[in-house]
Amino acid sequence: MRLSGGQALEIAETICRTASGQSLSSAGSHVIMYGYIINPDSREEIDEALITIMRKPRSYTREDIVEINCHSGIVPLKKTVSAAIRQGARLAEPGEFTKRAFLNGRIDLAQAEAVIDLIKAETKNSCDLALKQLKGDLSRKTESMKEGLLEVLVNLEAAVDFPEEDIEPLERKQLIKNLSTIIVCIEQMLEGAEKGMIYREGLKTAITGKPNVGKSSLLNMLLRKERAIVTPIPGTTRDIIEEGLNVQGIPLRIVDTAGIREPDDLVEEAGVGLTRKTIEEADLVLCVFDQSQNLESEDMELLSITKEKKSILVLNKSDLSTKLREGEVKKLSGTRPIVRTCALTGAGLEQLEGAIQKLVFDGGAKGTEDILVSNIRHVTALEKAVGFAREAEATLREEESEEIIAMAVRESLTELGRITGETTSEDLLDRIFSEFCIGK
Ligand SMILES: Nc1nc2c(ncn2[C@@H]2O[C@H](COP(=O)(O)OP(=O)(O)OP(=O)(O)O)[C@@H](O)[C@H]2O)c(=O)[nH]1
Ligand SMILES: [Mg+2]
Repeated sequence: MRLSGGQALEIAETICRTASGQSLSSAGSHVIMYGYIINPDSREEIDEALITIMRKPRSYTREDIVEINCHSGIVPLKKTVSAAIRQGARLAEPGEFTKRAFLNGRIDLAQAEAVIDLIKAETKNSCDLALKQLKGDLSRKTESMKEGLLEVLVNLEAAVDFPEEDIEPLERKQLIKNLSTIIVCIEQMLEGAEKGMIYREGLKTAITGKPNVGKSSLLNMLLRKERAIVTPIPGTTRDIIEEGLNVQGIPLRIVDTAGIREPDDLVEEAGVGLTRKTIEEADLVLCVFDQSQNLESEDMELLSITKEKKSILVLNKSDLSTKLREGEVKKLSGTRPIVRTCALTGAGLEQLEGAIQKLVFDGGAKGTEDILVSNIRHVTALEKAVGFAREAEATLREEESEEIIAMAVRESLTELGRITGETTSEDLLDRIFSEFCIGK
C-alpha cells in the first residue's frame, strides 16, 4: 500500500507500530522500518510489515511517500486500507501517483505515458522503447527542436520590435537553414513512427481463408498452444478469436476468423461479415490456402480483397500431396511472400515468423536503438508541428512579413509542446491517466 501527500507520514504513524518503537516521523528519508500494521482504534495487529519512508522531494510523486509492504491477502489488505481511510486518506484514482509526478514536475507528459507503455509492454523491444521514453529520450529530442525554433522566433521577433533593423538577407538564409534542419528531424521521427506504434500497440494480424484450410490450426501453431477449436467440419470458427503473440520481438494482436464462403445460416453469415471487417482493419493479413486442393472462387476472392494489404500467402497442409503449384500461386500473388506450412507438425513455423518480421520491418533494423515515436498523440503533434515549420520556411523564402512567419513558428512550438505536456488540457490529462490502473 502506498500513501502520498502532505499527511502520508501522519496517517501511516497511526496505523503502524515499529518494532524498535521509533516513530515514523522521527525517521529520516529513504529508510525501511520493520513493524506491524495496527488497527488505530483497537490497537490490534493486522499484519506484519516493512514500512518505507521517502520524504519529498526525493520520491516518485515529489511528495512525502510511505509504502507499506505486508503479507497481504484480501482480509488484511482491506483492513489496512480501511484503517488508512478512517485516518483521513482516500483511494487513489487510476494513475494518480504518476499524474502527481507529472503535475509536480518530476516527469513530463511523454514520460508519464511511457510508464503505462512499460506496464503494458508485451515484448522486450516494446519494453526497451518505453523505458527509453521514460528516461526522457523523446523529451530531450523534442526539447532540442523547440530550442531551434525558439532561436528562429527570437530573431523574427527582434525584427518585429525594431523594424528599422530589418532581417538581413544573409540572416534569412540562416533562418531557412535552421528551419530545414528541424523539418528533416521531425520527418525522420515520423518515418520511424509506424514501427514504434507497432511495438507499442501490436501489429493487428488477421488469419483468413476458405473454411477448413487450417486457419485455427495455424493460430494454435503460432501460439504454441491449443487455443482455437479445430475440427474437420468446415465452418468451425464462427466468432472472432483474438490473442497476443510475440514474433521475434514484434507484438502481434492475432485474430482467427470465420472462413470466407457463402454462409449457410445466420450465425455463419454474421461471422463472415466480421471477417471482412477484420481484414479491413488489419495491418497484416495471413491468407491461408489448402495446397492439397485446387484454387476455388473463394480463394480468388480472398486474393483480390487483400491485394492492397500487407499480406503473406500461407500454403497449408504441406504434408499432403500438392495440387497448388508454386508457379500458379506466384502468378496470382504478385510480389507477396509465400510460405508453406503444415499446421499439424509445425513445419514452416520459423519461415512464417521470418516472413512476418521481414514484411513488417522490411528486413531492416528491428532494434529500438533510435528514438521511436510510438504514440498516436505524439505523431499528431509532430505532423502538425512539421506542417507549421514548413509554412514558416515557405513564408521566409517568400519574404513575407516577420509577423506572419513568427506566427507559424509559434504554432509549431505549441504543437511540439504538446508532446511533453507543456501545452495541454485537463481533458487530455484525464484521458491519459484513466488508462492506468489504480496504484500506479
Ligand atoms: N493434413 C493436414 N491437416 C490439417 C493441417 N492443418 C489443419 N488440418 C486439418 O484441417 C481441418 C480443419 O482445420 P481448422 O484449423 O479447423 O481449419 P479452419 O480454417 O480454422 O476452418 P474453419 O474454422 O471451419 O473455417 C482439421 O481437421 C485439421 O486437423 C495440415 O497442415 N495438414
Ligand atoms: Mg477455424
